[in-house]
Amino acid sequence: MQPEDVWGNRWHESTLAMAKRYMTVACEKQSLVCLAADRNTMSGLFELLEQVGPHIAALKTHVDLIDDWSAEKWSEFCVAAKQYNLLIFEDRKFADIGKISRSQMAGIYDIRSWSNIVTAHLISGPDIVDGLQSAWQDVGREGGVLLLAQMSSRGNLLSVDYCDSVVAKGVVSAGVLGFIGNGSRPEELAELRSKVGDSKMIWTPGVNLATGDGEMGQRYGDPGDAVLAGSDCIIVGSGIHRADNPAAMAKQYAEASWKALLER
Ligand code: S5P
Repeated sequence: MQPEDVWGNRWHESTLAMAKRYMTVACEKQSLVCLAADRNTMSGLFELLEQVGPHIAALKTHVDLIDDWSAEKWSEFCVAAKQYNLLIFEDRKFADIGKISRSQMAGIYDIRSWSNIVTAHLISGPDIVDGLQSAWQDVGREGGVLLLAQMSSRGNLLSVDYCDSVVAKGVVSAGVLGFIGNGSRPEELAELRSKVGDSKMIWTPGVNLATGDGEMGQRYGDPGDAVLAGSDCIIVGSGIHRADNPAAMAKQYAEASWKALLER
């Protein structure tokens, strides 16, 4: 199946190269799953990648939570990840002014050199997107920024007005891949989709086949419902990495997401 047939307006209206790359990978792998690879050892990460690599379109990392991180091991890990035909997404949630965010893309972790996607809050204003895009340009690479428009955790401070401002600024920003939306509340998500329109992606955490409350205020909704409500990528962590059989589970999430996309 050709991505333009599967994605329709999202394909035609997306201008960022990274958006088309994601949509192409999702079709090749028939999966809208981004694995939140929240393991805190390098061996744990390698093991998880080997198990679920074939079933996911993107791999989300928190590079700063790994106990035995080293630059050498990390670059080996990124090479291994790329062999599975997936995008690498560092969920750094940048929030500082543009020039500092640009510098934070370098530093010890050198996120600009291996990430395809990063997250950012827009609390400091729209220049953060230019800062992050400049960092990728500094090393001759391209990437896409996901702005946090909603969050999945209870009691978060991203009000409807704040979300509307993020969307208004984000949809007109060339370097923005799309938005993080709340996958645990399909009705809020559908509203977000109507505000965003077709030109940007919505990626959603807070998704699990077992819906309800998670640890420390996390909330979960159903993956198929999230896609039907307008999510383009389901971000799944513990639903996969804590399962007895992560590979079988990842396959199940992939099938649910792909089926919902075709239905949508
Ligand atoms: O609002 C949010 C935004 C993000 S990016 N809520 C989230 O949970 N996340 C991330 O998604 C979080 O950092 C974690 O890596 C993942 C959810 O993991 P799970 O184990 O709850 O599925």
